[in-house]
Amino acid sequence: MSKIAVVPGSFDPITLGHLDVIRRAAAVFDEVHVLVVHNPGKSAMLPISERMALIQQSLDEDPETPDNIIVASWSVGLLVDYCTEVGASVLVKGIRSQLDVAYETPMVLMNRSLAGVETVFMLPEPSHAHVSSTLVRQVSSLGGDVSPYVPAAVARFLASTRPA
Ligand code: COD
Repeated sequence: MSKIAVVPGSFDPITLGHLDVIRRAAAVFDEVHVLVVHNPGKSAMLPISERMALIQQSLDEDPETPDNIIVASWSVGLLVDYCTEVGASVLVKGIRSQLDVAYETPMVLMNRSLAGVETVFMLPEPSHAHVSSTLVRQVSSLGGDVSPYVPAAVARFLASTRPA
């Protein structure tokens, strides 16, 4: 039976840290769903459709992207409802520090209790451990160069949206 994993996130926008975790998940599981989810605790910069397009473009532009990755979104109901719908038994979360572990742990236990969905934590390359979508948005809006932290498609998109 094929093992399906879901990598959920706001991806507002996708960063090289996210991409690193997605690639690691795709090397371990048979099928990986990169799931764009609205986080009510954050005010979004990009609409979900734009975030999905940037993820897909970033994957398409890398010739080494495996063909077991699907990009999707989920805006109604629980994250585990999506897992049940597609037959996924595992969530993959990227961990940058102990702060991420503390933030994710209650969700791990709740998702297991709600639907028996397990969570696997994956660490990115240390060079991506300080990267977050929030900081990327901030650096970009203040005129900084975000190209070391995001896929080329995102860097182009952010540059194109900056006022001249
Ligand atoms: N390196 C490695 N991992 C990273 C990096 C990086 N540089 N940056 C972010 N990550 C990880 C994060 O730790 C997280 O695991 C994931 O990537 C996504 O990060 P974000 O910032 O894009 O997304 P968040 O943190 O806003 O998370 C959104 C979720 C949808 C994952 C979250 O809100 C969630 O799980 N919601 C569940 C809703 C639900 O069903 N609730 C009820 C039961 S818990």
